[in-house]
Amino acid sequence: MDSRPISPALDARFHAAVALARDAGHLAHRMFRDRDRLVVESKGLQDRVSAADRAVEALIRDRLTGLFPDDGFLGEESGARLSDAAHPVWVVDPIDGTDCFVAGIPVWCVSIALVRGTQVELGAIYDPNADELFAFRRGAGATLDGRPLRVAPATALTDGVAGLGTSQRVTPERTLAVARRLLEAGGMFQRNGSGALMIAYVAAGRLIGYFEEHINAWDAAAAIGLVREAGGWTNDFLAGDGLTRGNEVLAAAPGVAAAWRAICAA
Ligand code: LIP
Repeated sequence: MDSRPISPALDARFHAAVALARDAGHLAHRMFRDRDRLVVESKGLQDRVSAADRAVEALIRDRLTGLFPDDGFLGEESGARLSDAAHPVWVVDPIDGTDCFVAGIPVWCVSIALVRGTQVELGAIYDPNADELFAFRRGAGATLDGRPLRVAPATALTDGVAGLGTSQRVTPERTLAVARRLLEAGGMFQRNGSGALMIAYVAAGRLIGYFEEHINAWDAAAAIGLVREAGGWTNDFLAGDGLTRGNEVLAAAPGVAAAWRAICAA
């Protein structure tokens, strides 16, 4: 991570986000190990929330509100308290991969991002199952457990695996078309249920691309910043009203970005 001069205010927020992602992840992991006692509710078709989501988000929200009372907060479970334009907004998914969490599949993470205007300034994603902490500050690089992150050196869609996400928020047609085009091009895909983790894997060079037709800002914001700071390409997710309405997300290693955009075109 190079040492671009960063404002003390953002530096304090970066270190708070990293420590909080780890603390929140440890709380979530304790509840994951005790999930047989977990109350799980349905928010809609294939959209679940558990007492763990709510408890972890409360921990994050209370800590951030106490440290940075003028900042805004947008959480998957507690909604939005947006600040005035002069202050940044914390964008938080307490457990990204909730379906995996409640099913006992260890593929989920805590995602914390700080958004100012249309820029993701910093973020931290912690996967307690693998004990991996991804972090970045805009203009200062991205790290995994403190070591620099770089995207894959792929130059063709056959050079690795891409991630796909989907949900009942969209119809299947476009996602199925992307999967078909990718397979026909000699590529391969996976879906693990956590968009934040799969996009973080693009930043880590484990996946060569990611696409989801609609994803929420709390799922994707931190991971999008990671990809950009790791040398990757993403669409302008926050354009329009991406922060509050979500958007499509595309992310790719630079050597396959043009091919990935073509595969994922509507
Ligand atoms: C999930 C996202 C995933 C998407 C799922 C769900 P959650 O977030 O990470 O990419 O396909 O529908 O939105 O609900 O587990 O926090």
